[in-house]
Amino acid sequence: MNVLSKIYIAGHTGLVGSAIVRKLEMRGYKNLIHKTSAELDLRNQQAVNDFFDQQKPEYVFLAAAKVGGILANLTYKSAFIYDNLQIQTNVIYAAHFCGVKKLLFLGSSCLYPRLAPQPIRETELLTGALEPSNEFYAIAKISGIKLCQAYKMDYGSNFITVMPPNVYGPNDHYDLENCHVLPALIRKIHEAKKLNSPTLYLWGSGKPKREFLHVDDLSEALLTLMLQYDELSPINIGASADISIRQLAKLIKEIIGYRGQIKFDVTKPDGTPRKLLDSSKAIQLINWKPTISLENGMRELYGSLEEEEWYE
Ligand code: GFB
Repeated sequence: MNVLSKIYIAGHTGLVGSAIVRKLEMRGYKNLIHKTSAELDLRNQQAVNDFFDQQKPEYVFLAAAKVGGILANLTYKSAFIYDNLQIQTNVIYAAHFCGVKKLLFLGSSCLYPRLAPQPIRETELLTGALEPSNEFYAIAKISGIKLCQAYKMDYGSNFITVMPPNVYGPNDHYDLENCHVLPALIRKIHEAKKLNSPTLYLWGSGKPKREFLHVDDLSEALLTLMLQYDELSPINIGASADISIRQLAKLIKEIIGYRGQIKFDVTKPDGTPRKLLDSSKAIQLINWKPTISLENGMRELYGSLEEEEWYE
C-alpha cells in the first residue's frame, strides 16, 4: 500500500473509521473512498457488489458495524447479529471477488470467552462460552473473523483481523441508552455537575474492569498492520492496562470537577468481569505501543465536546 493506493474505509463516520481517515490523510494517502450509510447500505449485497465493481478499491478497512454499549446489546439482539453478519459478509465477499489486495477486519475483546485467562491471548478465541450480554454481537463478529480466515485459506486472500478493547475518542455517541460506558459516564457526570445533583447513580456494581484504548493509538496500529501484518490469526491491539468502572468514574469526576457522590445501581447489568488483552504479539511483531494515557485522552476529549447538544 502506498500514498496513491485506492483505499476504501467502510464506516468512515464512526469512531474507528473516522480515526482511520484522519490517520491516512495525515500520512499523505490521497486516494480514499467512502460512502455514508444513506449513500450505500452495506446490508444490501447487490449495492455493495455494484459499488466494488465500479470503484475497484485496492485496500479495505472494514470498520463499519452495528455497535453499542451493554444495554444496546441486550435490547437489540437481532440487529446486532443481523446487521453485522450482513455488513461484513457483503464487504468481505465483494473484496474477494473484486480481487482486493488486502482487507482489515475489526473484531473486539468481547469476542473472547467470558472467563478467558487474563490477559487474553489470541489463542483463547472459541475456547469457552461467551459473555451472554454481547453474545449476538460476538457471534456475528467471530463469523467475520472466520470468513476472512476462510478466504485466506481457500484462495490466499490477504484478509487480516484485529481485536481492539473498548475504544474511545472523537466522533463517539452519547445517546445514554445505547452508548458505551466511557461516553455515558462523561455525559452523566457532566449533566450531574450542571444540575448540582448531590448523588449520581451509575449502572452495575462498579467492579468490572475494562481496557480503554484511544482511537488515535488504535488507528496508528491499524495502519501499521495494513502495511506489515499478514498472518491468519487475529492480533490483539490493546492498552495493556485496565481500570474498574468505579475508578473510571472517579477519574472522570475529577476531570469534570463534579462534587456530588457517585453510587452504583446493582439492578443494572455488569457484563463480563474483565477482558484485558495480551498485546505482546503486536508489541513484538510491529513494535507498536499506545502513546495516549487514559487521563490525557479523556481530558482532551472532554475539552472538545462543547458542540454536543447535551453539553450546554
Ligand atoms: O461500554 P459498555 O456498555 O459495554 O460498559 P462492555 C459496560 C460496563 O460499564 C458495565 C458499566 O459494567 C456497566 O454496568 N456502566 C456503568 C455503564 N454505567 C454505565 C452507563 O451509563 N452506560 C453503560 N453503557 N455502561 C461492550 C460490548 O461491552 O464492549 C460491545 O457490549 C463492545 O459489544 C464493546 O464489544 C467494546 O464493555 O461491557
